[in-house]
Amino acid sequence: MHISRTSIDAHNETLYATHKRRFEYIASDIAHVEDIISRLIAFNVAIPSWALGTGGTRFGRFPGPGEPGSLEEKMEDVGLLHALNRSSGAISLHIPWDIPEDYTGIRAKAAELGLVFDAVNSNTFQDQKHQALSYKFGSLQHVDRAVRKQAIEHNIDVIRHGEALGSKALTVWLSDGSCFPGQLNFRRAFQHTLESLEEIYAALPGNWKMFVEYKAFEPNFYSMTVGDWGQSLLYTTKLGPKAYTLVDLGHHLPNANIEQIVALLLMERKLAGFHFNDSKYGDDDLTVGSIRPYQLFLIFNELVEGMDHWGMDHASSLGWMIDASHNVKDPLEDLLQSVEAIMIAYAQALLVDRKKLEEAQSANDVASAQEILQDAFRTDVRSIVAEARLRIGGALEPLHLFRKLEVRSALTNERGRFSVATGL
Ligand code: PSV
Ligand code: MN
Repeated sequence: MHISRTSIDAHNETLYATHKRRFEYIASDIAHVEDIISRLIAFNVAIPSWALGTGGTRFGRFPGPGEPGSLEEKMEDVGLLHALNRSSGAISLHIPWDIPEDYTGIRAKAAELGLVFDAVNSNTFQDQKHQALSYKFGSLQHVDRAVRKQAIEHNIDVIRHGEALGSKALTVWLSDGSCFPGQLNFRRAFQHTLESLEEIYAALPGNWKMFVEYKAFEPNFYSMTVGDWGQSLLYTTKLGPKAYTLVDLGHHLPNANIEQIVALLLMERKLAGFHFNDSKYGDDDLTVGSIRPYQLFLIFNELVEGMDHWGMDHASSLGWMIDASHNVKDPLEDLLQSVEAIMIAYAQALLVDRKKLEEAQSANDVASAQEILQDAFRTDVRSIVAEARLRIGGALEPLHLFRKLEVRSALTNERGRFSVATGL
């Protein structure tokens, strides 16, 4: 399936008059609208290869038709998203779910689709077929040096795969931890994990980064060995300048102030970037912006403030990735919605009048400070995001066009009803 220029242009033409009216109305009020548009144009969000199929829960999985059955097909799916929104020009791979067989072919395909390879992810949270030793009691933390060694080698192997594809970062997420009090010696588990991470860190190519992702609970329910941002920061600080802490929005305890965490990690220059998703209860992996859009905006508000403070390039200094998958929506529709939500929150954060906010903060004018933020959040920036998309050849309404072109039926015809994507 390929989405042609002609069909995007035809779609844009039918919506253009309405779009123009909406855009001009909002743009007339925003002096720096052109700056916002060029920043939106530069901004891309990586799509995780594991979110292109229907996600499951431990109670079951309800696969949809036409899921991508190979890495090539997953890349084609991301290519479709990118053709529609022009903001999804990157894919993040999970090894061994997506081991490339023909690097030259995969690289050529990526170039053809306009995609680059974002961070590569290792997987020591599942045992693979024919794996010598089990990760049932952890991987990098394991009491047995042989298990730790196997997990270290896997991570180094993932780096090699990533290098061959042009990735520049390794994301390590560990399910290591314990389910019952007494199961683990916390200090020893930490030290084993640190030593293991040090060996992986030593294998990083010069221009690579290591992202250490934390998670409060699940699959372990009493302790997680990288359970929160403090623990991750401890590891990344001890590891060195190439190690950073990755924030997955779903990995906090209820009501955690994620925007404050983000601000402080940025202050320490230790923020790796994001796994975006949304949740109401825990690691729900729901569509970005579907539950707490204000929180997403507040996170972007801190990001813009912090990145500008350090003179960081918004588009390229941090890793911007989605990590969501669930049981009920078409994964491609879901990802289009997620990218849109991210672009909206970013655009709103770019609207915040930073000078006025600082004045209000310095004067302890709490009501004004709140007004300034809410004023930006309550601005309907959808036509600004659409204008950015339009200028680089995307669709004014990506989801609408996805449905109009019957993309899922075309993919089902190509791949069949029962092709199943690898992943959880
Ligand atoms: C774990 O919950 C996680 O967020 C990690 O990023 C994994 O790599 C990903 O989900 C897929 O299981
Ligand atoms: Mn994640």
